[in-house]
Amino acid sequence: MKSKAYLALGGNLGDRREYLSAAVRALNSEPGLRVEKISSVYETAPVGVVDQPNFYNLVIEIATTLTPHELLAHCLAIEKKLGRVRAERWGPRTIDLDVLWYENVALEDSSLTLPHPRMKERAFVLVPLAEIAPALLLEGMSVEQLATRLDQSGLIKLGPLTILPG
Ligand code: GSY
Repeated sequence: MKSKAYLALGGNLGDRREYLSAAVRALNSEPGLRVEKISSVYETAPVGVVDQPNFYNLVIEIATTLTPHELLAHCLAIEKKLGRVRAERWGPRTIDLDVLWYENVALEDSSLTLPHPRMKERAFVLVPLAEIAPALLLEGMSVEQLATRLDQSGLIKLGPLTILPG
């Protein structure tokens, strides 16, 4: 059975657009996963450790037969393949893939919490998510409503992602 899920992608080292493009290609090449929608790319001011380069962020909708933990494992494998070194927890990275939301699943364990516990506070997640899933409900409020309550001054919309052949 196919389930819908949303993932957030972002990075702030190297060719940021190309890392996003390579990550989307790698996700789509998994037999149990299809990328259905891709938001615009946003350049975003860093949250957490502020003394680091701006990020490029986007959000995608997928249809998948993977379980949430299989999906997480696939995301971590792609991060590794694309050269992410987990050095500093909130520090710079080539690519970060976060599972935000998975249809009909709420869970919390040592490796994964769904829906993502900080997604409602992050403009770099909610603004792109509102483009592709404005009516999605998080604790009774739509993503569109939640996004308008956040400070969006650190975000610049750059336009669609071009997926270059890999
Ligand atoms: O949680 C994802 C990594 N990350 C980001 C990010 O993707 N975008 C912005 N703007 N700030 C961030 N801080 C962290 S950590």
